[in-house]
Amino acid sequence: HSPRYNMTWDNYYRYDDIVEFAYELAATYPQLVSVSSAGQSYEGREMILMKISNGGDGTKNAIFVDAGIHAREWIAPATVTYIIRELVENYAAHPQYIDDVDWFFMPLINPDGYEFSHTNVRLWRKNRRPNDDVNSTCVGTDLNRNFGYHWNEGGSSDNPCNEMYHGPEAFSEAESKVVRDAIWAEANRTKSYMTVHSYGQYWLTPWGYTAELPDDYDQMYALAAEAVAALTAVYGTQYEIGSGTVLLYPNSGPSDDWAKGVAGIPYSYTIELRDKGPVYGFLLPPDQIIPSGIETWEAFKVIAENVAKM
Ligand code: ING
Ligand code: ZN
Repeated sequence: HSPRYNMTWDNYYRYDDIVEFAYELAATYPQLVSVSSAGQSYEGREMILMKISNGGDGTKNAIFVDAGIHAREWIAPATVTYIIRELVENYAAHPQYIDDVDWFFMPLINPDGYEFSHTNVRLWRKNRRPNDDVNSTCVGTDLNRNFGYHWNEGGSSDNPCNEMYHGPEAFSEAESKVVRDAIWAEANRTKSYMTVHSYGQYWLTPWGYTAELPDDYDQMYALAAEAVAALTAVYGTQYEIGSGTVLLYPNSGPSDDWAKGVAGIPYSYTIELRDKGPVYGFLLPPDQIIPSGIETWEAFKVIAENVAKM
Protein backbone atom coordinates (compact mmCIF):
# COMPACT_ATOMS: atom_id res chain seq x y z
CA HIS A 1 0.00 0.00 0.00
CA SER A 2 1.32 3.42 -0.88
CA PRO A 3 1.20 6.11 1.75
CA ARG A 4 -1.03 9.04 0.87
CA TYR A 5 0.94 12.22 1.20
CA ASN A 6 1.63 15.19 -1.06
CA MET A 7 5.40 15.27 -0.99
CA THR A 8 7.29 14.12 -4.09
CA TRP A 9 10.67 15.82 -3.47
CA ASP A 10 10.54 17.70 -6.76
CA ASN A 11 9.61 20.84 -4.90
CA TYR A 12 9.85 22.41 -1.45
CA TYR A 13 6.91 21.73 0.80
CA ARG A 14 5.21 23.56 3.63
CA TYR A 15 5.02 22.63 7.30
CA ASP A 16 1.59 21.00 6.95
CA ASP A 17 2.80 18.75 4.13
CA ILE A 18 5.81 17.62 6.16
CA VAL A 19 3.59 16.81 9.15
CA GLU A 20 1.17 14.94 6.89
CA PHE A 21 4.06 12.96 5.41
CA ALA A 22 5.18 11.92 8.88
CA TYR A 23 1.76 10.75 10.04
CA GLU A 24 0.92 9.01 6.75
CA LEU A 25 4.21 7.14 6.79
CA ALA A 26 3.49 6.00 10.35
CA ALA A 27 -0.03 4.94 9.38
CA THR A 28 1.29 2.87 6.47
CA TYR A 29 4.28 1.36 8.29
CA PRO A 30 3.19 1.11 11.92
CA GLN A 31 5.80 -1.58 12.70
CA LEU A 32 8.60 0.77 11.69
CA VAL A 33 7.46 4.34 12.24
CA SER A 34 5.91 6.20 15.11
CA VAL A 35 5.26 9.93 15.26
CA SER A 36 4.73 12.09 18.27
CA SER A 37 4.72 15.75 19.12
CA ALA A 38 7.87 16.58 21.09
CA GLY A 39 6.41 19.96 22.05
CA GLN A 40 5.22 23.19 20.51
CA SER A 41 6.91 26.12 18.84
CA TYR A 42 6.37 29.69 20.03
CA GLU A 43 3.42 30.11 17.65
CA GLY A 44 1.96 26.77 18.73
CA ARG A 45 2.99 24.43 15.93
CA GLU A 46 3.63 20.82 16.91
CA MET A 47 7.28 19.85 16.60
CA ILE A 48 7.15 16.33 15.30
CA LEU A 49 9.51 13.57 16.34
CA MET A 50 9.66 10.43 14.20
CA LYS A 51 11.02 7.25 15.70
CA ILE A 52 12.08 4.65 13.14
CA SER A 53 12.72 1.31 14.74
CA ASN A 54 12.07 -2.36 14.22
CA GLY A 55 11.38 -2.96 17.88
CA GLY A 56 13.66 -4.44 20.49
CA ASP A 57 13.97 -3.48 24.11
CA GLY A 58 14.99 0.14 23.56
CA THR A 59 18.71 -0.45 24.05
CA LYS A 60 19.90 -0.44 20.44
CA ASN A 61 22.42 2.19 19.54
CA ALA A 62 20.61 5.22 18.18
CA ILE A 63 21.04 8.13 15.76
CA PHE A 64 19.31 11.49 16.24
CA VAL A 65 18.83 13.78 13.25
CA ASP A 66 17.27 17.22 13.07
CA ALA A 67 16.80 19.72 10.27
CA GLY A 68 15.45 23.17 9.67
CA ILE A 69 16.78 24.96 12.75
CA HIS A 70 17.39 27.85 10.34
CA ALA A 71 14.23 28.80 8.48
CA ARG A 72 15.68 29.63 5.08
CA GLU A 73 17.70 26.43 4.67
CA TRP A 74 14.92 24.66 2.82
CA ILE A 75 17.08 21.89 1.42
CA ALA A 76 17.67 20.55 4.95
CA PRO A 77 14.14 19.33 5.81
CA ALA A 78 13.68 18.32 2.15
CA THR A 79 16.78 16.11 2.24
CA VAL A 80 16.03 14.64 5.65
CA THR A 81 12.45 13.73 4.70
CA TYR A 82 13.82 12.13 1.53
CA ILE A 83 16.13 9.98 3.68
CA ILE A 84 13.26 9.02 6.00
CA ARG A 85 11.25 7.93 2.97
CA GLU A 86 14.14 5.88 1.60
CA LEU A 87 14.80 4.20 4.95
CA VAL A 88 11.17 3.18 5.41
CA GLU A 89 9.65 2.63 1.97
CA ASN A 90 12.69 0.70 0.73
CA TYR A 91 13.22 -1.16 4.00
CA ALA A 92 13.08 -4.54 2.23
CA ALA A 93 16.08 -3.62 0.07
CA HIS A 94 18.26 -2.69 3.07
CA PRO A 95 16.66 -3.91 6.31
CA GLN A 96 19.89 -3.62 8.29
CA TYR A 97 19.61 0.18 8.42
CA ILE A 98 16.54 -0.12 10.61
CA ASP A 99 17.10 -3.52 12.17
CA ASP A 100 20.51 -2.64 13.61
CA VAL A 101 19.91 0.90 14.95
CA ASP A 102 17.06 3.09 16.14
CA TRP A 103 16.57 6.47 14.46
CA PHE A 104 15.03 9.64 15.86
CA PHE A 105 14.22 12.36 13.37
CA MET A 106 12.95 15.88 13.94
CA PRO A 107 12.65 17.06 10.33
CA LEU A 108 11.59 20.65 11.00
CA ILE A 109 12.62 22.19 14.32
CA ASN A 110 11.94 25.85 13.51
CA PRO A 111 8.47 25.56 12.01
CA ASP A 112 7.44 29.18 12.69
CA GLY A 113 10.50 30.57 10.96
CA TYR A 114 10.10 28.09 8.11
CA GLU A 115 6.54 29.16 7.44
CA PHE A 116 7.55 32.84 7.66
CA SER A 117 10.28 32.18 5.07
CA HIS A 118 7.57 30.84 2.75
CA THR A 119 4.99 33.57 3.36
CA ASN A 120 6.94 36.75 4.13
CA VAL A 121 10.73 36.87 4.12
CA ARG A 122 12.45 34.16 2.07
CA LEU A 123 15.82 34.57 3.80
CA TRP A 124 14.53 34.51 7.40
CA ARG A 125 16.90 32.57 9.70
CA LYS A 126 15.72 32.85 13.31
CA ASN A 127 12.60 31.76 15.17
CA ARG A 128 9.61 34.11 15.46
CA ARG A 129 9.37 35.08 19.13
CA PRO A 130 9.38 38.88 19.61
CA ASN A 131 12.31 39.83 21.78
CA ASP A 132 11.89 40.99 25.40
CA ASP A 133 13.45 44.44 24.89
CA VAL A 134 10.61 47.00 24.89
CA ASN A 135 12.80 49.40 22.91
CA SER A 136 13.30 47.02 20.01
CA THR A 137 10.75 45.68 17.57
CA CYS A 138 13.11 43.06 16.14
CA VAL A 139 11.86 39.50 16.15
CA GLY A 140 13.59 36.20 16.60
CA THR A 141 16.49 34.38 18.23
CA ASP A 142 19.08 32.32 16.39
CA LEU A 143 18.21 28.89 17.77
CA ASN A 144 21.68 27.67 16.83
CA ARG A 145 23.19 30.18 19.28
CA ASN A 146 20.74 29.38 22.08
CA PHE A 147 21.93 25.97 23.32
CA GLY A 148 23.41 25.80 26.80
CA TYR A 149 27.01 24.73 26.45
CA HIS A 150 29.45 27.66 26.59
CA TRP A 151 26.49 29.86 25.60
CA ASN A 152 27.36 33.48 24.75
CA GLU A 153 31.12 32.98 24.54
CA GLY A 154 31.63 34.55 21.12
CA GLY A 155 30.35 34.22 17.57
CA SER A 156 26.87 35.27 18.66
CA SER A 157 25.21 38.62 19.28
CA ASP A 158 23.56 40.48 22.19
CA ASN A 159 21.57 42.52 19.70
CA PRO A 160 18.03 41.24 19.08
CA CYS A 161 18.17 42.70 15.59
CA ASN A 162 21.23 40.61 14.69
CA GLU A 163 20.87 37.42 12.64
CA MET A 164 22.95 35.60 15.28
CA TYR A 165 21.12 36.92 18.37
CA HIS A 166 21.72 34.35 21.11
CA GLY A 167 18.56 35.13 23.10
CA PRO A 168 18.28 36.46 26.65
CA GLU A 169 19.66 33.27 28.19
CA ALA A 170 20.56 29.73 27.18
CA PHE A 171 17.46 27.77 26.20
CA SER A 172 15.27 30.85 26.36
CA GLU A 173 13.36 29.58 23.31
CA ALA A 174 10.57 27.03 23.13
CA GLU A 175 12.10 25.30 20.10
CA SER A 176 15.60 24.85 21.53
CA LYS A 177 14.12 23.49 24.77
CA VAL A 178 11.96 20.97 22.92
CA VAL A 179 14.92 19.74 20.87
CA ARG A 180 17.15 19.62 23.97
CA ASP A 181 14.63 17.44 25.82
CA ALA A 182 14.11 15.11 22.86
CA ILE A 183 17.86 14.57 22.44
CA TRP A 184 18.31 14.13 26.19
CA ALA A 185 15.60 11.45 26.43
CA GLU A 186 17.64 9.04 24.27
CA ALA A 187 21.13 10.41 24.84
CA ASN A 188 22.48 7.35 26.68
CA ARG A 189 22.25 5.18 23.59
CA THR A 190 22.61 7.86 20.92
CA LYS A 191 26.02 7.57 19.26
CA SER A 192 25.53 10.12 16.52
CA TYR A 193 23.69 13.44 16.42
CA MET A 194 23.44 15.12 13.05
CA THR A 195 21.93 18.57 12.60
CA VAL A 196 21.34 19.35 8.97
CA HIS A 197 21.82 22.88 7.56
CA SER A 198 22.79 24.55 4.33
CA TYR A 199 24.84 25.69 2.60
CA GLY A 200 28.53 25.21 1.81
CA GLN A 201 29.13 21.42 1.62
CA TYR A 202 30.80 21.00 4.99
CA TRP A 203 30.73 18.10 7.44
CA LEU A 204 31.51 19.94 10.68
CA THR A 205 32.55 18.71 14.09
CA PRO A 206 32.40 20.65 17.35
CA TRP A 207 33.55 22.85 18.82
CA GLY A 208 31.93 26.11 17.86
CA TYR A 209 32.90 27.96 21.02
CA THR A 210 36.65 27.35 20.83
CA ALA A 211 39.28 26.63 18.20
CA GLU A 212 40.50 23.74 20.35
CA LEU A 213 39.49 20.38 18.97
CA PRO A 214 37.57 17.66 20.86
CA ASP A 215 39.78 14.98 22.49
CA ASP A 216 38.38 12.38 20.12
CA TYR A 217 38.60 14.60 17.03
CA ASP A 218 40.60 11.99 15.11
CA GLN A 219 37.82 9.43 15.47
CA MET A 220 35.18 12.04 14.63
CA TYR A 221 37.16 13.01 11.56
CA ALA A 222 37.66 9.40 10.44
CA LEU A 223 33.94 8.59 10.54
CA ALA A 224 33.09 11.86 8.77
CA ALA A 225 35.67 11.07 6.09
CA GLU A 226 34.15 7.66 5.48
CA ALA A 227 30.66 9.18 5.25
CA VAL A 228 31.79 11.98 2.93
CA ALA A 229 33.63 9.51 0.68
CA ALA A 230 30.37 7.61 0.18
CA LEU A 231 28.52 10.87 -0.53
CA THR A 232 31.12 12.06 -3.03
CA ALA A 233 31.16 8.70 -4.80
CA VAL A 234 27.60 9.29 -6.10
CA TYR A 235 27.96 12.50 -8.14
CA GLY A 236 31.37 13.88 -7.19
CA THR A 237 29.96 16.47 -4.78
CA GLN A 238 32.89 17.68 -2.66
CA TYR A 239 32.58 18.26 1.10
CA GLU A 240 35.17 19.71 3.46
CA ILE A 241 35.55 18.19 6.91
CA GLY A 242 36.69 20.01 10.04
CA SER A 243 35.58 21.82 13.17
CA GLY A 244 33.03 24.60 12.80
CA THR A 245 35.35 27.21 14.25
CA VAL A 246 38.39 26.15 12.24
CA LEU A 247 36.64 25.82 8.85
CA LEU A 248 34.02 28.59 9.17
CA TYR A 249 33.89 30.91 12.16
CA PRO A 250 33.59 30.86 15.97
CA ASN A 251 30.06 30.13 17.07
CA SER A 252 28.90 29.59 20.66
CA GLY A 253 25.63 27.91 21.55
CA PRO A 254 25.16 25.64 18.51
CA SER A 255 23.21 22.44 19.03
CA ASP A 256 26.07 20.06 18.17
CA ASP A 257 28.31 21.58 20.87
CA TRP A 258 25.56 20.88 23.44
CA ALA A 259 24.88 17.38 22.07
CA LYS A 260 28.53 16.45 22.46
CA GLY A 261 29.54 18.53 25.48
CA VAL A 262 26.47 17.99 27.69
CA ALA A 263 24.46 15.09 26.26
CA GLY A 264 27.70 13.18 25.66
CA ILE A 265 26.86 12.02 22.13
CA PRO A 266 30.27 11.25 20.65
CA TYR A 267 29.66 11.66 16.91
CA SER A 268 27.85 15.00 16.88
CA TYR A 269 28.04 16.83 13.58
CA THR A 270 26.68 19.86 11.74
CA ILE A 271 26.14 19.06 8.09
CA GLU A 272 26.03 21.91 5.57
CA LEU A 273 24.34 20.60 2.42
CA ARG A 274 24.54 21.90 -1.17
CA ASP A 275 25.57 24.10 -2.75
CA LYS A 276 28.87 25.91 -2.23
CA GLY A 277 27.39 29.28 -3.23
CA PRO A 278 27.47 31.98 -4.41
CA VAL A 279 25.31 30.89 -7.35
CA TYR A 280 22.35 29.50 -5.41
CA GLY A 281 23.20 29.40 -1.71
CA PHE A 282 19.96 29.17 0.26
CA LEU A 283 17.95 29.36 -2.99
CA LEU A 284 18.87 25.89 -4.17
CA PRO A 285 16.69 24.88 -7.14
CA PRO A 286 14.21 22.15 -6.26
CA ASP A 287 15.59 19.82 -8.94
CA GLN A 288 18.56 19.33 -6.61
CA ILE A 289 16.44 17.93 -3.75
CA ILE A 290 16.48 14.34 -4.98
CA PRO A 291 20.21 14.34 -5.87
CA SER A 292 20.94 15.84 -2.44
CA GLY A 293 18.77 13.18 -0.84
CA ILE A 294 20.43 10.36 -2.78
CA GLU A 295 24.00 11.40 -1.98
CA THR A 296 23.31 12.30 1.65
CA TRP A 297 21.57 8.96 2.19
CA GLU A 298 24.84 7.24 1.21
CA ALA A 299 26.62 9.17 3.96
CA PHE A 300 23.92 8.31 6.49
CA LYS A 301 24.24 4.62 5.63
CA VAL A 302 27.91 4.79 6.61
CA ILE A 303 27.01 6.48 9.90
CA ALA A 304 24.40 3.78 10.61
CA GLU A 305 26.77 0.91 9.79
CA ASN A 306 29.32 2.32 12.21
CA VAL A 307 26.84 3.23 14.94
CA ALA A 308 25.49 -0.34 14.83
CA LYS A 309 28.97 -1.63 15.73
CA MET A 310 29.77 0.87 18.52
N1 ING B 1 25.83 27.55 9.50
C1 ING B 1 26.18 27.34 10.88
C2 ING B 1 25.71 28.46 11.78
O1 ING B 1 24.98 28.15 12.69
C3 ING B 1 28.20 26.48 12.08
C4 ING B 1 27.64 27.14 10.91
C5 ING B 1 27.54 25.53 12.82
C6 ING B 1 29.45 26.83 12.42
C7 ING B 1 28.15 24.94 13.90
C8 ING B 1 30.08 26.26 13.48
C9 ING B 1 29.40 25.30 14.21
O2 ING B 1 26.07 29.62 11.61
C10 ING B 1 24.64 27.79 9.02
N2 ING B 1 24.45 27.60 7.72
O3 ING B 1 23.75 28.13 9.73
ZN1 ZN C 1 22.07 26.94 9.40
